[in-house]
Amino acid sequence: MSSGGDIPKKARERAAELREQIRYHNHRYYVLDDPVIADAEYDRLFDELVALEADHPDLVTDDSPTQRIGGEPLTAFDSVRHQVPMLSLAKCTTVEELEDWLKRCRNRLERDEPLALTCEPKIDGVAVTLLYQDGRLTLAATRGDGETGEDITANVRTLKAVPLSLDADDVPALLEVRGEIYMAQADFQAFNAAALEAGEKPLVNPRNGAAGSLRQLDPKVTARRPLTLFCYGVGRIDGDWSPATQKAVLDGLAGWGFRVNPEVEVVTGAEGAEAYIDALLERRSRLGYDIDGVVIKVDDLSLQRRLGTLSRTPRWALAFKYPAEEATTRVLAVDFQVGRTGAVTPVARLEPVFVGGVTVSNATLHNMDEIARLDLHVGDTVMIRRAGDVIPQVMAVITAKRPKDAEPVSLPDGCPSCGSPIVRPEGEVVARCSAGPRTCPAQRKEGLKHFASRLALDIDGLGDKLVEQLVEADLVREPADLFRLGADTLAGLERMGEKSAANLVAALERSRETTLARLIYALGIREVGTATAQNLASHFGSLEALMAADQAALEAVPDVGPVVAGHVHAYFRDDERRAAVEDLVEVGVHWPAPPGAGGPAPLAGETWVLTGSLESLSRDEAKERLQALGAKVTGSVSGKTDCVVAGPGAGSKLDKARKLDVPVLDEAEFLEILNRHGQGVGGSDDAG
Ligand code: I6G
Repeated sequence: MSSGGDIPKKARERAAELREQIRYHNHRYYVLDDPVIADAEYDRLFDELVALEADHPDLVTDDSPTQRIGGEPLTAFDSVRHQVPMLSLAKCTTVEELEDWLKRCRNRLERDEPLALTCEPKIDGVAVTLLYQDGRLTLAATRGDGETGEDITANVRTLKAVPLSLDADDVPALLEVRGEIYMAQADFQAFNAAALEAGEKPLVNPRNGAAGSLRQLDPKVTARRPLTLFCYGVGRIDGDWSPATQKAVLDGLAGWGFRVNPEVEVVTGAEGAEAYIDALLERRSRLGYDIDGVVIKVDDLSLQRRLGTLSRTPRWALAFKYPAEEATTRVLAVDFQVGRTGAVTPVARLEPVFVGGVTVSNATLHNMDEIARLDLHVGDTVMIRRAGDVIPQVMAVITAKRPKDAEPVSLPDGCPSCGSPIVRPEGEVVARCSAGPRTCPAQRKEGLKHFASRLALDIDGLGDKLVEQLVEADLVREPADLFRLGADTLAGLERMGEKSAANLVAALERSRETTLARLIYALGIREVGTATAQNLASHFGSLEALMAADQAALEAVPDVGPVVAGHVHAYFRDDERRAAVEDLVEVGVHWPAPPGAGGPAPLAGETWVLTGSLESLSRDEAKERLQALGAKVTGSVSGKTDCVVAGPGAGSKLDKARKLDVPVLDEAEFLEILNRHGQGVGGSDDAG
């Protein structure tokens, strides 16, 4: 583009230097997920290059990082014929089908021994091909029908994870890279939150978001969408590069600056692939992006060539599909549920549908604003999503399928449990029953369920149905009443034998001994979760001090702001609630002084990360013990992490800890630290 004849040498050199630095930092940030400079510093470099190019337009090159912003809008996308067809993958959903496929591969290859296989997450995104000629990105296209796709070069150039040029010496003269463009879940949520704030239509899901963003005729729109990609293979190659395995292909691509999924593993045979499939499914909801399965490939490229392809699918690859996390179904009714704090939440009753591996017949609708946003009517067909253990959500209404008699939804005037008026305080999205738990049985029931739950007093055998019976029979009004229940009374309840009654009395006896943090959490104060309860317990050291604290004292607790402090303060200013808490002490609920009360907690100020699985205790238990010792437990490894506990199945967090030189403990070393500080597993009496 530039002849550059009359541009000062200094400006040219500085522009080249800036481009190289910006490319390096883009790669650190967008490809390796490991930035080494602050955003503001990056912005300064970028702004300097923009200014330099504005002063000397001849300096602009088409691979300059400034050229990602998005060019002129197109009127249509051109068609592109793929030089090597973009195949699709054969699919399976059972291990039997996977084993049959491997048997067929081995038979064709006349091999008895298990095959080396690469396994990687199957990203739920949009497949693309990227063509590099002499190291420059010259074309990006969609898959289309596999033979012909659409030219989306202008849009793809705006993705910072896509290198515009490759400057290594060993890049083939023509390199076609295949990948999947997607939107990470957190980026999707942030994008939607901003869209809602601006009164714009949110995206339905990350996949639709990615596809819609790439279909924009104006690349400036695409540039504002948080898209990234993982590269998974190659198409046509002209040049000197002959990797022997699929893994070597991926390593080569990563070496040239492409983003390759860190979850890729080489495994052996059906057993290895099945273990990978199980382990990835377990971590599916923590990956941070949507996947719909695992892609399994014969690793050896010479074996791939011998296996060949069928008309549209390679024989050497297979997609193992996980249960879909989204499905469409019909809304039969909208009911209103009352929670422990009186919040009235609309719930969609659905025609049962299999999604995320279970049959779903209810989905939360959060609040009336959400119903308005979705424009949901009873009778509508909706898209629902159930990911991991998260409560099913209604993502969108398919308005084209709305029947004529569909009914709009409105908030009832009275609480469905006690009939008291429903109020919606100014500025709040949540509607509430205006009565308290003493009047409203639903709040009483939900409060008791919360009190008995696993992270609260963990009362074994006190399930939801039993709580409902106890409240309906007016045997329990306050949590302390639970501890006054005798085996005889319990044995008289429906579906309760003498043995279950005796077991429950024993469980209640055990749960009398707890921790201060658990007790605070169990009270069910608005917006006080386990972490806040832990902070309150560590900070005040005793129930009396917490109950006496004023607003300012509460706001001095780490991570407690004015709103949460206000809820805690209001809770303990209510005489009846104070009496109910004091009653718990009266019936023998007790706890040891928290470690750190009377001296600094041993891990105070430290940030720990747990990854992989532990044998002797669950992650929740490990987290609770670390918090009891004063540590903050976070979900991601950074330069601020003091220690990582890694069990089997630890993945990218462990890699990152090693890269950053963060100390890593195995389970035995971790248990030793817990033991040393009186938080050991089995035997410690203050463990929760
Ligand atoms: O659509 C795909 C996603 C991921 C693929 C694929 C892949 O590998 C991880 N691999 C091939 C060979 C094909 N489609 C055709």
